[in-house]
Amino acid sequence: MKFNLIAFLFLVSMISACQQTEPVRKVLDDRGLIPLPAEITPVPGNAFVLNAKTQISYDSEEYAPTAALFSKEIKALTGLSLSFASGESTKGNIQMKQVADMEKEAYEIEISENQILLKTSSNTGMYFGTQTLVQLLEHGVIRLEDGKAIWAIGAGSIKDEPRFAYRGSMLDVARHFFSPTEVKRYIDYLARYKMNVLHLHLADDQGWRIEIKSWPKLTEIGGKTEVGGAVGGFYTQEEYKDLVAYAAERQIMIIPEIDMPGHTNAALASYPELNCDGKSPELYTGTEVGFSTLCTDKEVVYQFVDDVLRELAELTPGPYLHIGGDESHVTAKPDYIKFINRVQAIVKKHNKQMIGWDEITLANLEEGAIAQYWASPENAKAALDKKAALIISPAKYAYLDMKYDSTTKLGLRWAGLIEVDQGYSWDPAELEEGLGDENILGIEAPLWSETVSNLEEVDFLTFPRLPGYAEIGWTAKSKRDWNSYRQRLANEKTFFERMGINYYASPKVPWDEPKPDLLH
Ligand code: TNX
Repeated sequence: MKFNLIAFLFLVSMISACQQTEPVRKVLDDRGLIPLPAEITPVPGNAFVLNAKTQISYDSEEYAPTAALFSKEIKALTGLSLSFASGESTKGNIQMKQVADMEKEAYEIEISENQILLKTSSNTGMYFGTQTLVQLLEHGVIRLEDGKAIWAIGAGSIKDEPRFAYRGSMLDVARHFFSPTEVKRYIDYLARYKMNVLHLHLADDQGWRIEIKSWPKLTEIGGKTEVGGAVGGFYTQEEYKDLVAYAAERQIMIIPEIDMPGHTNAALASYPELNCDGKSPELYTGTEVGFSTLCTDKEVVYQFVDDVLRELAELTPGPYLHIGGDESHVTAKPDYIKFINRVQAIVKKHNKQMIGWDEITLANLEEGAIAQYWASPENAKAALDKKAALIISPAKYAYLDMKYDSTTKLGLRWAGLIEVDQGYSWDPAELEEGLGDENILGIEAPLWSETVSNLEEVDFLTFPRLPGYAEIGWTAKSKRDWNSYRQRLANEKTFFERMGINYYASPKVPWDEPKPDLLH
């Protein structure tokens, strides 16, 4: 370590002495890379050094939006404004190149002193490749004594693709409402780590957050408030479409959830006819669960569900609608089963696949239905028996709203305390018997918002755990290792600070130890 530090200082002084025109000898390494790529191959040689003349070029128009976003991100990180245009690369440039025979999410990067070559078959893979390059730049920078920086990426190559197709996080905007600007920032967090799903929990007892044109009181009344009684809020359909588009540019799909038949007090308060007794309850601002239910015997309830899911389907380019289905403690079991079966048919009618929390495995799941495992081994088994794919969100490992330790002020602790190492050190395929990569769609880390009401609080529970879930979803199990991960996570502090993220400085992460040196 000490030797490396001396070597580093020597190199920095040499660079200064050479007035930065000399090549920087540096090879590729995994410093700060999260999720860890499948293959990193250092090649002896000089680094690619970014400068104001570096251009981004692409040989397929498909890549133009990603080139623009990449340039923007480089500007935010380095201050350099790189131009981007279609065409072939010349020396010193970053070239995006389309190739056949690669998986949609896969990418390859070749880095040499003279060029960076990014190869993918699709814009999705290209976006992920650019995120890797942003991380390499962020963690490869050489800061000089005069305050200048050399943005260098070591020579070598990367080949990468994800383990699971679904790598997500859920934001509960129902218990506390989060503005479109706040949601966009959450999307940026996911994008950094190549996560590709944002599940929005859009309706619960405490609030209805999405405009439904055919049932306008849902937001007029049901959107008014939130936990604690402060003013709530909702997204107009225009705002929601804008979020969907913002996410899509970053290769993220938004999955809307309307939780039912339980968790529906906001809807019940808005429309009396959805209640069995025809009377609306008061709006609810507490944090209990399991006390509300739609009246599963009434036809108007199915008309309501049909209208809501039709409008949501129209707003959703992706294949999924999430119908909740959890903790319906006051719905009789036969009523619950009948309800989920009917809702499943409605989802299908609108050409979408149904996702529900693991309780939906009580119903007659059809092909294509997906269960989101959060707590129950019996339900996981039922999902496997019924050949439903699973999204893995074990509360005791992956719930972002659990406290880190007994002193954490925010968060809940019903599923246990989740320190950063516990959040990382588990595997989706090993949780229950019969689970294997073949029946797992992917993983998701939900952030329930009973105890968080603003972005600072969201940050605290999300960071630094979120990158760990991204790595579990992306990186092969054989390549995952807590000791390597905690080092890379410590390096990522640079990003948290650059973004002003209010992260939890977990004692499990060596934030301030000298980092392993990069120079070979
Ligand atoms: C359980 S997990 C819930 C939510 C709560 C959460 C708090 C699940 C499907 N339901 O209603 O917000 O616990 O951790």
